[in-house]
Amino acid sequence: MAVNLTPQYLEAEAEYKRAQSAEERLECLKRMWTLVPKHKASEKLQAELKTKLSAAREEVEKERKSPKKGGVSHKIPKQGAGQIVLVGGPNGGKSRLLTRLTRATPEVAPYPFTTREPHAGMMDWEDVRVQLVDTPPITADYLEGYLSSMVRAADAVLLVVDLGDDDGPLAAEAAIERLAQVKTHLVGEPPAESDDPTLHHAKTLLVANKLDLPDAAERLELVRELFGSRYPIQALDAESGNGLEALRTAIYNLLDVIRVYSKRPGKPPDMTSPFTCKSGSNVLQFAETVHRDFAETLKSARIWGTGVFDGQTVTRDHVLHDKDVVELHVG
Ligand SMILES: Nc1nc2c(ncn2[C@@H]2O[C@H](COP(=O)(O)OP(=O)(O)OP(=O)(O)O)[C@@H](O)[C@H]2O)c(=O)[nH]1
Ligand SMILES: [Mg+2]
Repeated sequence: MAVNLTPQYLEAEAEYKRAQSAEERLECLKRMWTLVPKHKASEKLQAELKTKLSAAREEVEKERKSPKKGGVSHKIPKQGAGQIVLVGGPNGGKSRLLTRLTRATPEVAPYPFTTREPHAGMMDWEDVRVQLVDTPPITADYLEGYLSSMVRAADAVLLVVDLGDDDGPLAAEAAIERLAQVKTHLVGEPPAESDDPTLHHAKTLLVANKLDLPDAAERLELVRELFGSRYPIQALDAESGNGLEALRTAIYNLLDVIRVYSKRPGKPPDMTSPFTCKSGSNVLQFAETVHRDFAETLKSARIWGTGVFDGQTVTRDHVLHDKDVVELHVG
């Protein structure tokens, strides 16, 4: 018998998978509980939810009773159009890339295991900003406990591969496998649906770095053979910046968003800072991005942009395009 879960339930479940604290997990589970259809076909799911709920409650209680002394949260609040995490084996140039793409200044050094803590920076791309997070290296037997939840919470991943070292491709494979052991799978294109809610697929771009070093071109060929069917690949040399601009665009494109500019009635549009929405978003979804309450109070909208005449009045389900200007009329 099919359980027929509602989109609201699936959304709560997706949020549960991204949750980074016991408290957040508990909140999501509570929502899932209220949203799960209560009938015979969903009995098994209901039982599972009950078990998860009681475990999450215990976890929250435990944390409340013994707050971590001096414990550091590794959760990095999202900023800009999206959050992208840089991962990979040691010494591949993750931190160097962050210094080239943003104004952040993590330590860069010619030896492995330099980075000990995550480090965030904002990358400019045209008129949008994307948040990049540099992280400690991953090897077959070294993975910071928080890293998989950080990957799960991010919008996409850059897997940095060292073309300056014969072990580069192997080190990348080791990082992929280590993350897969904690059910975090780096994939080129996440599947539309997954049967196992505990498993996470993270959209990943492979960044082959240090293209300037001797034998790097041959190693890039090997990387293409080993990984080309799994991930899109961008090769560059972060040290000199060769290939950096193409990488910026590829990073922005990973987010799969469109820019929408808002306009107040009778005023010129604000073309300085666009809102970003998932590609394929409609007017209603844009309104929700601008303001939570707008979705309910939205009366009508006018649009300037693709496939419409200037100032055309459209319905809430009108699908938006990159660079559309939207005037929301709320009551
Ligand atoms: N020749 C060359 N060297 C590079 C390039 N990118 C980074 N490097 C050098 O490689 C070394 C390692 O760079 P990092 O950015 O510290 O590497 P990482 O991946 O952050 O290393 P961990 O923090 O140990 O994981 C440094 O000496 C960088 O200057 C590149 O494109 N070409
Ligand atoms: Mg580093």
